[in-house]
Amino acid sequence: MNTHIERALNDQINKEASSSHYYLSMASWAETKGLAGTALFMYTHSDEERFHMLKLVKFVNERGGKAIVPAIPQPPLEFDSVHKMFEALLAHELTVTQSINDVVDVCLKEKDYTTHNFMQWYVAEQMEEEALARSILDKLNLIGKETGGMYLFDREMLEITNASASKTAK
Ligand code: OFO
Repeated sequence: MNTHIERALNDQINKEASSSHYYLSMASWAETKGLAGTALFMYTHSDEERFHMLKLVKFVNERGGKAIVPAIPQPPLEFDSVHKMFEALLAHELTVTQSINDVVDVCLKEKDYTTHNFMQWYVAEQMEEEALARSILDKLNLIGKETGGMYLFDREMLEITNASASKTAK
């Protein structure tokens, strides 16, 4: 495997692992606040990020490179509010989108169209993740400071997570 491509993919493995860890921390925080739906959503999201990492690990190894399992720094453990937490999530996803675009860039420079093709799955995934984060923030903006709104929000997060789990099970 081309060394530039291998380095770019290993950097991305690191980012996906960090995302998984970050969202795990968000899940745990939400759980301690009694927000079971939000916690489930974040636990599931953390698992998805691990899957994104695994997909890259396997691709690198199958293509003759060597995947590097990264050391992961501790993510933040506290969040000021659910709103702030989802703002942090969106900001994080935007940095991940940028790094996916950087990998795609390297693929084009190195004329590696196989990896370029493989990365298109991540490009589409980032669009979905950004859209989902924005729609959740829209809901939180509507709720504002309304008490009781958070209860309904949390219930909706539970429904969103269960609905997407049953869709993937089919
Ligand atoms: Fe891996 O998609 Fe989010 O970070």
